[in-house]
Amino acid sequence: MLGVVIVFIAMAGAIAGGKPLQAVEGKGSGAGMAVINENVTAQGTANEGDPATVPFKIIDAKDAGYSIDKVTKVSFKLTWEDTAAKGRLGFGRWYTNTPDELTLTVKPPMEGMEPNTDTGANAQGGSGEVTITFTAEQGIYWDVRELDWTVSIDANCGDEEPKGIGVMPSVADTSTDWNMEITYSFEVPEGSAAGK
Ligand SMILES: [Ca+2]
Ligand SMILES: [Ca+2]
Repeated sequence: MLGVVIVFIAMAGAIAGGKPLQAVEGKGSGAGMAVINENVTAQGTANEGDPATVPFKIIDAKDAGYSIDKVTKVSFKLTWEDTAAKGRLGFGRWYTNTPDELTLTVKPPMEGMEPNTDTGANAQGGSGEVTITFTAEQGIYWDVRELDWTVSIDANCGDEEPKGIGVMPSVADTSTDWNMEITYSFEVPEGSAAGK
């Protein structure tokens, strides 16, 4: 089964009730500019067959004294760890937890840019990772201060299966806890980063 978690990421301006803006692309030489990297994190649980919505926002770096109208890269790193197998159950049979498969889809707000999606599975009993990155072409800046990014996570969880031969029931695995780190890069005039 598939479970869907929808994550809305909004810049602070959208939370304040501002009218959504179109992304603005400007040209810059990069000369005299310094790159700043900021990140925010989110956590949640993807449940099979139980869609959920998780809102959060990227911290507006203007709080730190910057304008972030010159974004050049945004990266979404999704990680998770499958729950431990229950081990030995009744009947003396050992179980292993087969891997969970998560699909990350990100719809960017920039005009003309298509959603990107990728799927990954954790190693058995271990962790999994999927990363999607949007990078502006050379000399292009994105003004995404008041625009919404839409992130969805689909979970297809592998159940716990008995080891060995013979017919034994599997144990359902229906969820996965996940973490996400969103990193965005933007440029500021050199010197304005001093004191950070
Ligand atoms: Ca599993
Ligand atoms: Ca799981």
